[in-house]
Amino acid sequence: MKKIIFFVFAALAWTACNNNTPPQTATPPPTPAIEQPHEEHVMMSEAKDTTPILPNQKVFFPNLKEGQIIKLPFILKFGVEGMEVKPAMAVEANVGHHHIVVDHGAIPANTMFPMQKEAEGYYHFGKGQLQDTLNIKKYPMLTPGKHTITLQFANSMHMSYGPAMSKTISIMVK
Ligand SMILES: [Cu+2]
Repeated sequence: MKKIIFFVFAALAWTACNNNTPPQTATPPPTPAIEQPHEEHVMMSEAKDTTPILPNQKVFFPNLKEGQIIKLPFILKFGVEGMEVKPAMAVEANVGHHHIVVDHGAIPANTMFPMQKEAEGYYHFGKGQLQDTLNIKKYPMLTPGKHTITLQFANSMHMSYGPAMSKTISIMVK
């Protein structure tokens, strides 16, 4: 009788052991396929920020009004609300720097601001400047008469945030 009980126990133990052995040939679970597209999306968003501009986000001229008559030199101040001014380094959401455009208006969204085109009226302030002095040496196009001045915000890659983050006014240079 003892022999039979031992045999049954041994048989049960063998079965249990066999059932518990994990199959060694099983393939590991596949890496989730969503990771790669996600990384691509992040890389694209570094160059293009398609975040919509909110109603509380804007640029403005703190010391210049529409139609104002100015005499050079003139210290022009740059204002921004709802975004942060930082020197042009890493691209961050709602961060950028100011640009001035003379007589050409706003730069479309996600368009590179013209580089080294000061002679044509495109000025970068990539150090995070909050003002500049308009004088005839740096701004030779500001001859006496009517001109437009545009303040344009763009991200650290100089990609414009578009007309929604710009302000254009007409001025009269004496
Ligand atoms: Cu720039």
